[in-house]
Amino acid sequence: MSPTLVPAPASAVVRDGPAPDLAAGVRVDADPAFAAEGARLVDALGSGSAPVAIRHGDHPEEGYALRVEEDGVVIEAATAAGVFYAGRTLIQLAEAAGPTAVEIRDEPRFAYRGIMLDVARHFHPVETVCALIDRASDLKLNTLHLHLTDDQGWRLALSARPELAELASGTAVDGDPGGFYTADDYARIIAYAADRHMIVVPEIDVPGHTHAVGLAYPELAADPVIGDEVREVTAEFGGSLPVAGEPYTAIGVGFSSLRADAPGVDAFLTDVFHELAALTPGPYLHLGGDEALGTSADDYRSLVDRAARTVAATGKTPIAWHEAGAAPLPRGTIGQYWGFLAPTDGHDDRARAFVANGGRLILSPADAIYLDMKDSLDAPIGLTWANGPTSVERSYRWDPADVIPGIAEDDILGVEAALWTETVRTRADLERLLLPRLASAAEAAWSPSYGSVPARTWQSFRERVAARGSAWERDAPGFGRSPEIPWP
Ligand code: TNX
Repeated sequence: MSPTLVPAPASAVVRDGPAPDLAAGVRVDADPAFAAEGARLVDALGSGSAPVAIRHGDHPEEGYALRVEEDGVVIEAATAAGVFYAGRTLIQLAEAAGPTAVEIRDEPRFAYRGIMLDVARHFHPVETVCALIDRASDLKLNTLHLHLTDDQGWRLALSARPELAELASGTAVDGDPGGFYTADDYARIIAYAADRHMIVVPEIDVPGHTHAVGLAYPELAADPVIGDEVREVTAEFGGSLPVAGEPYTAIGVGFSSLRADAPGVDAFLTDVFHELAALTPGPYLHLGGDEALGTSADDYRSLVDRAARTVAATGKTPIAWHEAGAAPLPRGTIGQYWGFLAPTDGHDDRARAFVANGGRLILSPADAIYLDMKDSLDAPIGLTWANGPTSVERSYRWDPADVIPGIAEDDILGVEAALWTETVRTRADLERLLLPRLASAAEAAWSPSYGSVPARTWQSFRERVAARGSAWERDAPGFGRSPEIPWP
């Protein structure tokens, strides 16, 4: 029998013996290096009589050992992150009916475990982002990727380029209110994430998805290139076609581009990425590179090359969506694959180019972990372009090592779920699409490979996710109560 934990741990052995009553609260004795994690555990479980010892031990970077025995709980880890993850596990055990004696040894399969939030199509305030950080870190994710700019708005104030927030952040999809983060807001998000052992990866999307840049700097933006796709999307979802110099509030993609020959474009890239690097303690900056359908192939290669070199010059490692594999990139640039579980249209070729260039891949297969896809046809919000609705089951039944032929385990940096927000206005909307499918992404990122152990099966996952229901009722009341899960 395995305990009802999400994500499933690397190994867990349930023992027959009795266990202390964790619901009655804990008394923590922590190695001084882990005092803050000890205090966090008392906060979460309440102060009481069940003894918990937190010790330093030789374990992988984010790994831990956790023993629940009759006379108490022992946690061992090498890092504060490891203790934090042991704590997430202990909290889930305490919430389960009748905790039993158990011995867990756990460590993540992949180093990068992310959730992307698009704050450009709809802006989401700091409080909502912090709530997302809580849900993601509960599931042992360690990266928040913020998609900060798109055709509909620019969402980060930069002192070198104040016009961006002033002139290009006022609206959102459907003409909803826009918004932007001040440097202080952005610092609050980073600090809140860091406290939960998550880094922030900011994305400034170039050369496409830049219509809003033209509201501040018309000379940098090419005229919209309106192809069949934009017309079809506008016909289906409403709104107007893009017009240069006017805010864009519909949901077409691929019509906008920076102008490769604009004299100011390199100064723009330099100002933006250098200030972004100064505001961001984490090791990565994401430069987008996706869906630049209105950019000629030559201009695309030139602009991606210049953007990626600018990012590398800041000392950060560039990340780009997989299309950028067609451009020259600094060695070691990370690629983010958003194609399907069964790659089409050469998307896998673009992804393999990153590995050939000494980089690794983040996997975000759209028909599995694009959480903005509807989970069923009658879902009130969400899109369907990625092979129709994505059921919870489909979000779960796949393995990162099986997606791109020729890509080995070591070529994969990690896994990231993405939540684009064309249809996501409120925190409740966000929760509706986020959970339970974020848990599928968390297992792909943290747990042993799909099907390799009894816990990594759809049948086991359904039951373990069901046990999260009451915590989510409390913490994320908008969450998606999918009929695929046997909620209690
Ligand atoms: C594709 S895949 C996008 C976004 C959209 C999303 C909607 C990728 C890198 N870009 O621009 O918001 O689909 O699902």
